[in-house]
Amino acid sequence: MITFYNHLHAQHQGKVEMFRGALVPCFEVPARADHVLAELTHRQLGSVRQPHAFDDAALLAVHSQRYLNFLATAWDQWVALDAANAHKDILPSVWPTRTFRTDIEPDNFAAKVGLYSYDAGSPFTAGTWVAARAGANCALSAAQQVLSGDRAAFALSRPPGHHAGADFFGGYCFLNNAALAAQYLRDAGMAKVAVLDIDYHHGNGTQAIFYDRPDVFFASIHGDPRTEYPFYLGHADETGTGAGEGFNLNLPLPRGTGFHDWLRALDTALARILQFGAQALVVSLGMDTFVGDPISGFTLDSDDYLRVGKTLAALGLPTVLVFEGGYAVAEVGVNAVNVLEGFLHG
Ligand code: FKS
Ligand code: ZN
Repeated sequence: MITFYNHLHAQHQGKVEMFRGALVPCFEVPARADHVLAELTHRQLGSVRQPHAFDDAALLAVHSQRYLNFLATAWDQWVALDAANAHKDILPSVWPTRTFRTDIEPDNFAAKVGLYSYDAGSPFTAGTWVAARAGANCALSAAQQVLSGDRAAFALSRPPGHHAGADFFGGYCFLNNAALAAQYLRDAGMAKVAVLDIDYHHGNGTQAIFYDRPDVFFASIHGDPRTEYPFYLGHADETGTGAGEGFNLNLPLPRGTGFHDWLRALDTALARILQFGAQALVVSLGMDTFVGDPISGFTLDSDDYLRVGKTLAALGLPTVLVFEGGYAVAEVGVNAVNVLEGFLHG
Protein backbone atom coordinates (compact mmCIF):
# COMPACT_ATOMS: atom_id res chain seq x y z
CA MET A 1 0.00 0.00 0.00
CA ILE A 2 1.37 3.41 -0.96
CA THR A 3 1.42 6.11 1.69
CA PHE A 4 1.31 9.76 0.64
CA TYR A 5 3.18 12.02 3.02
CA ASN A 6 4.54 15.54 2.83
CA HIS A 7 6.93 16.96 5.41
CA LEU A 8 5.21 20.36 5.06
CA HIS A 9 2.61 19.12 7.56
CA ALA A 10 5.07 20.20 10.26
CA GLN A 11 4.56 23.83 9.21
CA HIS A 12 1.27 23.60 11.09
CA GLN A 13 2.30 23.64 14.70
CA GLY A 14 -0.19 25.37 16.96
CA LYS A 15 1.07 26.66 20.27
CA VAL A 16 -2.00 26.60 22.53
CA GLU A 17 -5.71 25.81 22.44
CA MET A 18 -8.55 26.89 24.72
CA PHE A 19 -9.46 24.05 27.11
CA ARG A 20 -11.61 24.39 30.22
CA GLY A 21 -10.98 28.09 30.60
CA ALA A 22 -7.24 27.97 30.06
CA LEU A 23 -4.81 27.99 27.16
CA VAL A 24 -3.11 24.59 27.15
CA PRO A 25 -0.47 23.12 24.79
CA CYS A 26 -1.99 21.74 21.58
CA PHE A 27 -2.82 18.03 21.51
CA GLU A 28 -2.58 17.88 17.72
CA VAL A 29 1.20 17.98 17.20
CA PRO A 30 3.50 17.23 14.22
CA ALA A 31 5.10 14.32 16.11
CA ARG A 32 1.87 12.37 15.59
CA ALA A 33 2.47 12.00 11.86
CA ASP A 34 6.20 11.48 12.34
CA HIS A 35 5.53 8.48 14.60
CA VAL A 36 3.28 6.93 11.97
CA LEU A 37 5.90 7.54 9.29
CA ALA A 38 8.65 6.00 11.45
CA GLU A 39 6.55 2.91 12.17
CA LEU A 40 5.63 2.52 8.49
CA THR A 41 9.28 2.69 7.52
CA HIS A 42 10.33 0.35 10.33
CA ARG A 43 7.77 -2.30 9.36
CA GLN A 44 8.32 -1.76 5.61
CA LEU A 45 4.62 -1.55 4.86
CA GLY A 46 4.82 -0.28 1.31
CA SER A 47 6.46 2.79 -0.13
CA VAL A 48 6.10 6.38 1.02
CA ARG A 49 5.63 8.99 -1.72
CA GLN A 50 5.29 12.72 -2.05
CA PRO A 51 1.78 13.77 -3.06
CA HIS A 52 1.09 15.31 -6.47
CA ALA A 53 0.10 18.97 -6.65
CA PHE A 54 -3.61 19.61 -7.26
CA ASP A 55 -5.01 22.95 -8.30
CA ASP A 56 -7.79 24.96 -6.67
CA ALA A 57 -10.50 23.17 -8.64
CA ALA A 58 -10.08 20.03 -6.53
CA LEU A 59 -10.55 22.11 -3.35
CA LEU A 60 -13.47 24.08 -4.80
CA ALA A 61 -15.31 20.81 -5.37
CA VAL A 62 -15.83 20.73 -1.58
CA HIS A 63 -14.99 24.16 -0.13
CA SER A 64 -16.37 27.63 -0.91
CA GLN A 65 -14.30 30.18 -2.79
CA ARG A 66 -14.62 32.79 -0.04
CA TYR A 67 -13.46 30.30 2.62
CA LEU A 68 -10.43 29.30 0.54
CA ASN A 69 -9.63 33.00 -0.02
CA PHE A 70 -9.79 33.50 3.73
CA LEU A 71 -7.47 30.55 4.47
CA ALA A 72 -4.97 31.69 1.84
CA THR A 73 -4.78 35.26 3.18
CA ALA A 74 -5.57 34.91 6.90
CA TRP A 75 -1.99 34.88 8.12
CA ASP A 76 -0.97 37.96 6.10
CA GLN A 77 -4.06 39.83 7.31
CA TRP A 78 -3.19 38.91 10.89
CA VAL A 79 0.41 40.10 10.66
CA ALA A 80 -0.69 43.28 8.82
CA LEU A 81 -2.74 44.21 11.90
CA ASP A 82 0.39 44.26 14.06
CA ALA A 83 3.88 43.01 13.22
CA ALA A 84 4.08 41.49 16.73
CA ASN A 85 1.30 39.10 15.72
CA ALA A 86 3.89 37.12 13.76
CA HIS A 87 4.85 35.50 17.08
CA LYS A 88 1.31 34.54 18.09
CA ASP A 89 -1.20 32.15 16.55
CA ILE A 90 -4.65 33.22 15.41
CA LEU A 91 -7.26 31.81 17.81
CA PRO A 92 -10.97 32.44 17.20
CA SER A 93 -12.87 34.12 20.02
CA VAL A 94 -16.18 35.41 18.63
CA TRP A 95 -18.81 33.67 16.48
CA PRO A 96 -22.13 34.43 14.84
CA THR A 97 -24.59 32.18 16.68
CA ARG A 98 -28.38 32.05 16.14
CA THR A 99 -30.04 35.31 14.92
CA PHE A 100 -26.75 36.75 13.57
CA ARG A 101 -25.99 37.30 9.87
CA THR A 102 -23.34 35.26 8.10
CA ASP A 103 -23.91 36.55 4.56
CA ILE A 104 -21.79 39.69 5.06
CA GLU A 105 -18.08 39.18 5.58
CA PRO A 106 -17.01 41.64 8.29
CA ASP A 107 -13.96 43.87 7.79
CA ASN A 108 -12.82 43.28 11.37
CA PHE A 109 -10.31 40.43 11.37
CA ALA A 110 -11.46 38.72 14.60
CA ALA A 111 -15.03 38.80 13.29
CA LYS A 112 -13.87 37.33 9.99
CA VAL A 113 -12.05 34.50 11.79
CA GLY A 114 -15.24 33.78 13.73
CA LEU A 115 -17.31 33.66 10.57
CA TYR A 116 -15.11 30.86 9.22
CA SER A 117 -14.68 28.79 12.40
CA TYR A 118 -16.60 27.25 15.28
CA ASP A 119 -14.27 26.74 18.24
CA ALA A 120 -11.32 28.19 20.16
CA GLY A 121 -9.36 24.96 20.05
CA SER A 122 -7.98 25.33 16.54
CA PRO A 123 -5.08 27.76 16.25
CA PHE A 124 -4.27 29.04 12.76
CA THR A 125 -0.52 29.50 12.37
CA ALA A 126 1.94 30.91 9.86
CA GLY A 127 2.20 27.53 8.16
CA THR A 128 -1.37 26.29 8.46
CA TRP A 129 -2.41 27.00 4.88
CA VAL A 130 0.74 25.43 3.39
CA ALA A 131 0.35 22.36 5.61
CA ALA A 132 -3.38 21.98 5.01
CA ARG A 133 -2.88 22.17 1.25
CA ALA A 134 -0.12 19.57 1.39
CA GLY A 135 -2.38 17.35 3.49
CA ALA A 136 -5.24 17.72 1.02
CA ASN A 137 -2.81 16.85 -1.78
CA CYS A 138 -2.00 13.62 0.10
CA ALA A 139 -5.70 12.69 0.29
CA LEU A 140 -6.28 13.57 -3.38
CA SER A 141 -3.18 11.62 -4.42
CA ALA A 142 -4.38 8.59 -2.46
CA ALA A 143 -7.74 8.82 -4.24
CA GLN A 144 -5.94 9.07 -7.59
CA GLN A 145 -3.83 6.02 -6.72
CA VAL A 146 -6.94 3.95 -6.00
CA LEU A 147 -8.53 5.18 -9.23
CA SER A 148 -5.47 3.97 -11.11
CA GLY A 149 -6.17 0.46 -9.83
CA ASP A 150 -4.50 0.06 -6.46
CA ARG A 151 -6.62 -1.76 -3.92
CA ALA A 152 -5.87 0.83 -1.22
CA ALA A 153 -3.79 3.90 -0.42
CA PHE A 154 -3.04 5.82 2.77
CA ALA A 155 -2.98 9.61 3.14
CA LEU A 156 -0.79 10.43 6.12
CA SER A 157 -2.04 14.00 6.25
CA ARG A 158 -1.92 16.69 8.93
CA PRO A 159 -3.73 18.80 10.02
CA PRO A 160 -6.73 16.45 10.18
CA GLY A 161 -9.88 17.23 8.22
CA HIS A 162 -13.20 15.68 9.24
CA HIS A 163 -14.48 18.61 11.33
CA ALA A 164 -13.90 21.15 8.53
CA GLY A 165 -17.03 22.09 6.61
CA ALA A 166 -17.48 23.67 3.21
CA ASP A 167 -16.69 27.07 4.74
CA PHE A 168 -15.45 26.64 8.28
CA PHE A 169 -12.55 25.28 10.32
CA GLY A 170 -12.61 23.80 13.82
CA GLY A 171 -11.60 20.73 15.77
CA TYR A 172 -7.98 21.10 14.49
CA CYS A 173 -9.28 20.78 10.89
CA PHE A 174 -9.06 23.26 7.97
CA LEU A 175 -9.53 21.35 4.72
CA ASN A 176 -11.70 18.24 4.77
CA ASN A 177 -9.25 15.68 3.40
CA ALA A 178 -11.68 12.73 3.45
CA ALA A 179 -14.43 14.74 1.73
CA LEU A 180 -11.94 15.91 -0.90
CA ALA A 181 -10.92 12.31 -1.59
CA ALA A 182 -14.54 11.16 -1.80
CA GLN A 183 -15.49 14.00 -4.13
CA TYR A 184 -12.45 13.32 -6.30
CA LEU A 185 -13.58 9.70 -6.71
CA ARG A 186 -17.07 10.91 -7.64
CA ASP A 187 -15.74 13.40 -10.17
CA ALA A 188 -13.62 10.67 -11.74
CA GLY A 189 -16.79 8.72 -12.45
CA MET A 190 -17.42 6.49 -9.47
CA ALA A 191 -21.18 6.83 -9.06
CA LYS A 192 -21.42 5.83 -5.39
CA VAL A 193 -18.80 6.48 -2.75
CA ALA A 194 -18.99 5.78 0.98
CA VAL A 195 -17.15 7.64 3.72
CA LEU A 196 -16.68 5.69 6.93
CA ASP A 197 -15.54 7.81 9.87
CA ILE A 198 -13.99 5.83 12.73
CA ASP A 199 -12.34 8.71 14.56
CA TYR A 200 -13.54 9.02 18.18
CA HIS A 201 -15.18 12.33 17.32
CA HIS A 202 -18.14 12.71 15.00
CA GLY A 203 -17.11 13.96 11.55
CA ASN A 204 -19.50 16.88 11.54
CA GLY A 205 -17.80 18.57 8.59
CA THR A 206 -17.95 15.53 6.34
CA GLN A 207 -21.56 14.84 7.32
CA ALA A 208 -22.57 18.43 6.56
CA ILE A 209 -20.81 18.45 3.17
CA PHE A 210 -22.70 15.38 1.94
CA TYR A 211 -25.90 15.62 4.01
CA ASP A 212 -28.27 16.41 1.13
CA ARG A 213 -26.67 14.04 -1.37
CA PRO A 214 -27.60 10.46 -2.30
CA ASP A 215 -24.29 9.74 -4.10
CA VAL A 216 -22.00 9.84 -1.03
CA PHE A 217 -23.04 7.72 1.93
CA PHE A 218 -21.61 8.90 5.25
CA ALA A 219 -21.35 6.54 8.24
CA SER A 220 -19.72 7.45 11.54
CA ILE A 221 -18.98 5.62 14.81
CA HIS A 222 -18.14 8.05 17.58
CA GLY A 223 -18.52 9.17 21.17
CA ASP A 224 -22.08 10.26 21.95
CA PRO A 225 -22.29 14.01 21.18
CA ARG A 226 -24.36 14.53 24.32
CA THR A 227 -21.05 14.27 26.19
CA GLU A 228 -18.33 14.29 23.53
CA TYR A 229 -16.94 16.86 21.10
CA PRO A 230 -18.23 18.23 18.68
CA PHE A 231 -21.43 18.14 20.81
CA TYR A 232 -23.85 19.74 18.34
CA LEU A 233 -23.96 17.06 15.66
CA GLY A 234 -23.64 13.29 15.42
CA HIS A 235 -26.92 12.01 16.87
CA ALA A 236 -28.54 8.81 15.62
CA ASP A 237 -31.59 10.61 14.24
CA GLU A 238 -29.50 12.50 11.64
CA THR A 239 -30.27 10.43 8.56
CA GLY A 240 -29.79 12.95 5.73
CA THR A 241 -32.05 15.56 4.15
CA GLY A 242 -33.88 16.00 0.84
CA ALA A 243 -32.36 13.77 -1.82
CA GLY A 244 -29.81 12.73 0.82
CA GLU A 245 -32.43 11.27 3.16
CA GLY A 246 -31.34 7.76 4.16
CA PHE A 247 -27.70 8.28 3.15
CA ASN A 248 -26.31 9.31 6.53
CA LEU A 249 -25.73 6.89 9.42
CA ASN A 250 -24.58 7.93 12.88
CA LEU A 251 -23.72 5.28 15.46
CA PRO A 252 -22.95 7.19 18.67
CA LEU A 253 -21.60 5.06 21.52
CA PRO A 254 -21.23 5.96 25.20
CA ARG A 255 -17.92 6.99 26.69
CA GLY A 256 -16.18 3.85 27.97
CA THR A 257 -17.28 1.64 25.06
CA GLY A 258 -14.89 -1.30 24.44
CA PHE A 259 -13.87 -3.17 21.31
CA HIS A 260 -16.66 -5.76 21.38
CA ASP A 261 -19.44 -3.20 21.11
CA TRP A 262 -17.40 -0.94 18.85
CA LEU A 263 -16.86 -3.82 16.39
CA ARG A 264 -20.60 -4.53 16.34
CA ALA A 265 -21.15 -0.91 15.31
CA LEU A 266 -18.48 -1.31 12.62
CA ASP A 267 -20.30 -4.37 11.26
CA THR A 268 -23.55 -2.38 11.18
CA ALA A 269 -21.88 0.48 9.30
CA LEU A 270 -20.20 -1.86 6.80
CA ALA A 271 -23.45 -3.72 6.12
CA ARG A 272 -25.14 -0.43 5.29
CA ILE A 273 -22.26 0.59 3.02
CA LEU A 274 -22.59 -2.69 1.10
CA GLN A 275 -26.35 -2.25 0.88
CA PHE A 276 -25.79 1.26 -0.49
CA GLY A 277 -23.73 -0.27 -3.30
CA ALA A 278 -20.57 1.78 -2.79
CA GLN A 279 -17.91 1.45 -5.48
CA ALA A 280 -15.19 2.86 -3.26
CA LEU A 281 -14.61 3.55 0.42
CA VAL A 282 -12.92 6.49 2.09
CA VAL A 283 -12.02 5.90 5.74
CA SER A 284 -11.51 8.78 8.17
CA LEU A 285 -8.95 6.92 10.23
CA GLY A 286 -8.76 8.44 13.69
CA MET A 287 -6.67 6.58 16.25
CA ASP A 288 -8.23 8.33 19.26
CA THR A 289 -10.44 5.31 19.98
CA PHE A 290 -7.32 3.91 21.73
CA VAL A 291 -7.61 3.20 25.46
CA GLY A 292 -4.62 5.42 26.18
CA ASP A 293 -5.90 8.48 24.32
CA PRO A 294 -5.70 11.54 26.58
CA ILE A 295 -8.83 13.31 25.30
CA SER A 296 -11.14 10.45 24.29
CA GLY A 297 -13.21 7.72 25.95
CA PHE A 298 -13.21 4.36 24.08
CA THR A 299 -10.96 1.49 25.16
CA LEU A 300 -9.53 -0.16 22.02
CA ASP A 301 -6.13 -1.87 22.42
CA SER A 302 -3.26 -1.74 19.95
CA ASP A 303 -3.95 -5.33 18.82
CA ASP A 304 -7.58 -4.49 18.11
CA TYR A 305 -6.46 -2.28 15.23
CA LEU A 306 -5.20 -5.34 13.31
CA ARG A 307 -8.76 -6.65 13.43
CA VAL A 308 -10.13 -3.25 12.37
CA GLY A 309 -7.93 -3.30 9.27
CA LYS A 310 -8.87 -6.88 8.46
CA THR A 311 -12.59 -6.07 8.82
CA LEU A 312 -12.29 -3.02 6.55
CA ALA A 313 -10.47 -5.08 3.91
CA ALA A 314 -13.16 -7.79 4.02
CA LEU A 315 -15.57 -5.30 2.47
CA GLY A 316 -13.62 -5.79 -0.76
CA LEU A 317 -13.79 -2.17 -1.92
CA PRO A 318 -11.07 0.11 -3.30
CA THR A 319 -10.16 2.02 -0.16
CA VAL A 320 -8.62 5.40 0.61
CA LEU A 321 -7.49 5.66 4.24
CA VAL A 322 -7.09 9.19 5.58
CA PHE A 323 -5.33 9.92 8.86
CA GLU A 324 -7.39 11.96 11.34
CA GLY A 325 -7.04 12.16 15.17
CA GLY A 326 -5.14 10.17 17.81
CA TYR A 327 -3.30 11.87 20.67
CA ALA A 328 -1.52 9.07 22.49
CA VAL A 329 1.51 10.22 20.55
CA ALA A 330 3.93 7.42 21.50
CA GLU A 331 1.43 4.73 20.43
CA VAL A 332 -0.22 6.38 17.43
CA GLY A 333 2.35 4.96 14.99
CA VAL A 334 1.90 1.34 16.06
CA ASN A 335 -1.88 1.71 16.19
CA ALA A 336 -2.27 3.30 12.75
CA VAL A 337 0.17 0.89 11.09
CA ASN A 338 -1.67 -2.02 12.74
CA VAL A 339 -4.78 -0.97 10.80
CA LEU A 340 -2.78 -0.94 7.56
CA GLU A 341 -1.16 -4.28 8.34
CA GLY A 342 -4.50 -5.86 9.26
CA PHE A 343 -5.90 -4.52 6.00
CA LEU A 344 -3.02 -5.94 3.93
CA HIS A 345 -2.28 -9.21 5.66
CA GLY A 346 -5.48 -9.84 7.68
C1 FKS B 1 -10.04 18.32 24.87
C2 FKS B 1 -10.51 19.37 23.91
C3 FKS B 1 -11.21 18.79 22.75
C4 FKS B 1 -11.46 19.25 20.37
C5 FKS B 1 -11.18 17.85 20.00
C6 FKS B 1 -10.94 17.79 18.52
C7 FKS B 1 -10.78 16.39 18.00
C8 FKS B 1 -10.18 16.39 16.62
C9 FKS B 1 -10.21 15.04 15.91
C10 FKS B 1 -9.50 15.17 14.56
F1 FKS B 1 -9.51 14.02 13.92
F2 FKS B 1 -10.10 16.06 13.80
F3 FKS B 1 -8.25 15.51 14.72
N1 FKS B 1 -11.07 19.66 21.65
N2 FKS B 1 -11.13 17.69 25.56
O1 FKS B 1 -9.56 14.05 16.66
O2 FKS B 1 -11.53 14.61 15.71
ZN1 ZN C 1 -10.94 12.71 16.99
